[in-house]
Amino acid sequence: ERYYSVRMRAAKNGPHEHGGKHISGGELLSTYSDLKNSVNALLEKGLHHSRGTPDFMQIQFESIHEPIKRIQPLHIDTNEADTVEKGRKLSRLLLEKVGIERQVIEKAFTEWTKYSGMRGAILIDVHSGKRIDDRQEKGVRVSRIDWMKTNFELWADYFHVPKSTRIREALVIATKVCAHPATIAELCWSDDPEYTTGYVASKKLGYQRITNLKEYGDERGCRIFFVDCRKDLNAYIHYLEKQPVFIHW
Ligand code: PML
Repeated sequence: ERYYSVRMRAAKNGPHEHGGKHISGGELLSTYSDLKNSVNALLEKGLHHSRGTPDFMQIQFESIHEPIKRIQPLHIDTNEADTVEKGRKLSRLLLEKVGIERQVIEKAFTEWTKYSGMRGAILIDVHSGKRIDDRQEKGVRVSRIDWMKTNFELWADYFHVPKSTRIREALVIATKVCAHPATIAELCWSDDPEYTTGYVASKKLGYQRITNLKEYGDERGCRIFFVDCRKDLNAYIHYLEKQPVFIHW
């Protein structure tokens, strides 16, 4: 069956490329007969967001010609941290555990505010600690991804995970990103001011949720991929943006 990649981005005070504030984004895979529902789901997602009411939205679909890869979701754990300080400390520890040098981690933690408010992720080279993608304020958007809701809910029941769309979407991104051998780890917390849980993910660690990775009310989010890809950055970015992936448990 032919699938379509459906994508949404919403902004306030004009489109992103004219300096508008990023409100929300969304990605999914749809069959032709389900396109109407899919577009509507992304419309709903973009219309109601605690970052504000958008005055710009773009929803587009395109057919996918590449075969879709099926990947098992990462293993999930939830780590309770009672303060942001403890949450951030744990995230640093986990990044060290996968072999990232302390100075590279510290550099990311001092510079992340420069990269917040973007619609995509930033790529940091694990050797130099420098940002290596050339996407400026746009970042790299992980695209062509989905996890069927029914399958996600079976999984969520089994692992006693809340059945939230947010967790489903974050896990889909982390699983696709960490399935690539050039990814050493991902560090993420939300740009939703009302959501303070974030995560560190890697193939080895799985998806390590951490409560309290940022202060409530803070609109600055973070999505960093620590990568080791001196070989072929373009192929890596192409994988993130173009390789269709279904998560399936
Ligand atoms: C987002 O806002 O989409 C990022 C959420 C990351 C954490 C989701 C979770 O595991 O609770």
